[in-house]
Amino acid sequence: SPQATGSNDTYSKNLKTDVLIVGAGFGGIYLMHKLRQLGFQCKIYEAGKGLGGIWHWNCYPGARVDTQVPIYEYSLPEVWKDWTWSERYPGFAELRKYFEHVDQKLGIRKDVAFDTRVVGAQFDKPSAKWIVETEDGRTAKARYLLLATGFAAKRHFPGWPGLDRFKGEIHHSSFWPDAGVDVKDKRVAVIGTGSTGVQIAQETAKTAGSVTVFQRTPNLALPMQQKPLTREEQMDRKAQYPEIYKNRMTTFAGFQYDFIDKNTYDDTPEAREAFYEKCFENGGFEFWLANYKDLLFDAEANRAAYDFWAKKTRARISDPRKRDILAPVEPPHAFGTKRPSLEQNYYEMLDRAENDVVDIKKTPIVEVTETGLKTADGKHREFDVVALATGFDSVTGGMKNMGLKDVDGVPLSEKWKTGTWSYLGMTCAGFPNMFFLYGAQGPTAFSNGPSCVECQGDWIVDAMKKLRDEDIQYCDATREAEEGWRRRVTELSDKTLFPGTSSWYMGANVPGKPREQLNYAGGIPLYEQECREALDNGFRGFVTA
Ligand code: N01
Repeated sequence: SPQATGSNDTYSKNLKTDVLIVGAGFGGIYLMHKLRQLGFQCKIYEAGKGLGGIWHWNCYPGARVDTQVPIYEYSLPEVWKDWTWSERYPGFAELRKYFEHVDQKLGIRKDVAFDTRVVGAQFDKPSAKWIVETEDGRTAKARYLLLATGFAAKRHFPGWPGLDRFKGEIHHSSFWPDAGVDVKDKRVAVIGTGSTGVQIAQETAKTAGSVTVFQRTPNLALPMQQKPLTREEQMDRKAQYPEIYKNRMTTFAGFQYDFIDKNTYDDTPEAREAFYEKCFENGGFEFWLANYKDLLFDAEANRAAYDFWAKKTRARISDPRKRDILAPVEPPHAFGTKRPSLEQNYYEMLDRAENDVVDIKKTPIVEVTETGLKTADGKHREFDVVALATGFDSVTGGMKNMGLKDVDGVPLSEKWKTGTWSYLGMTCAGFPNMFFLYGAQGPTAFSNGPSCVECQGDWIVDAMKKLRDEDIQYCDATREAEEGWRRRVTELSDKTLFPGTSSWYMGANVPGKPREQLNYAGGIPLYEQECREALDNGFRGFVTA
């Protein structure tokens, strides 16, 4: 990865700044840029060695974004006007280059302290400042603390015995060695079939001797329909970008498309089939996020979509055993209530004789040995490389893991032990002058990342400007407002099919984690409206002084 080049005062042992931002991915960079324009002095603490957040960390084989460009980028004209991509869904290397381009345009790096992990932070009432501590003993004092740590900042390692015993190469997807791992002609195991597992499996299979996927839950993956892009076609389209970005914020998930204004059974079976075909053909998330509007609300409608998906997918797998594991006739869960991956020949690849899929719902992994993996049916399979694509303590894990304490010294990890409380998915009672984005109880995992951070980032920046204009030193959400927001998040989710599925959206992927909806399920436009109302009504739900 690019080496750290932040300027020296940013690394000061006793840093003083108006605003301390944690995280230099899409969110942190956006906040810094917008706040600088208003004259706020900002610094970023970043645990990694480079810009880009998840794209700094993610360099596993096949890592690429599942949202097409130009939807998956900043709406800032100074950034997009002379930037073009080589593919519709770019890979991590190109995304890293994009962040270098962003840095050239916005000059971010000079105010970032890289290799700087936050391990403690508490608001000091007398000075009305946040005091933030880093792992290597530095301290920062800031009027505002902004957390842009993403939803995947804490890895999830299942506790199989023997994980440290394996003699071959074993890596979690987000700790993949930057130099890569040689898989040529090797026996590769991929554990986990989320977006990451699917990408690792299909990419490593291009050179590996064999790939064996250990699947607990089938990924109801959709065709990516990847396509190369030329500079000319993108430059020709630039005049439409302002409109594209404006429209992006009017859709549920911050995409270029939205659910159609029709229910599944409004159409005849023929028309429905033709519509499903078109969504599949267009590729990407259209079969999910541009489907009938009752897809995520009505079990019967959802079943129709699942049956179409299963029919299309089963037709691609000739081996009957693999077919039933990968695309069972009975749905493993309602379609779209877990994140579908975008695949490129995933099913054809696993159908090949040298590759395999093991159903670890039936026969769980019980042990990692020196040479491979043992499952509950007593079988032992040998491997040279094991990829742990087992995901994250998503959404809340990162913020709970950085030593944050409220004004009375109660850790956030305590406050969120039995459930999550925030106000507007951007603030927490007892944590004055602290804002976060792309985290708990915001549109986070139900939206395109850049759309979500721009929506929340604009609100945070407007709130801070208002605080400054009105000479307010202290702004803290009330407990009542938090309770109300939690009820709102739950009520929106309860109307959908999401609660019926065990997913990381619901906190259900990590043993012992409270099961609750972690994301705001009302869509970006409604979310934006609710947050605006709080601001326009004199910081409704906050105590200010
Ligand atoms: O993680 P995941 P991820 N035993 O949690 C399995 C974003 N992202 O890294 O489904 C056995 O989705 C688990 O099984 P199950 C994107 O938003 C984006 O893939 O819980 N298996 C699951 O199959 C994504 O959703 C992009 O039954 C165990 C897998 O591990 C999010 O990041 C690319 C297990 C974890 O899947 C997270 O994706 C990559 C156990 N004990 C990621 N524990 C792009 O945009 C877990 N599993 C392309």
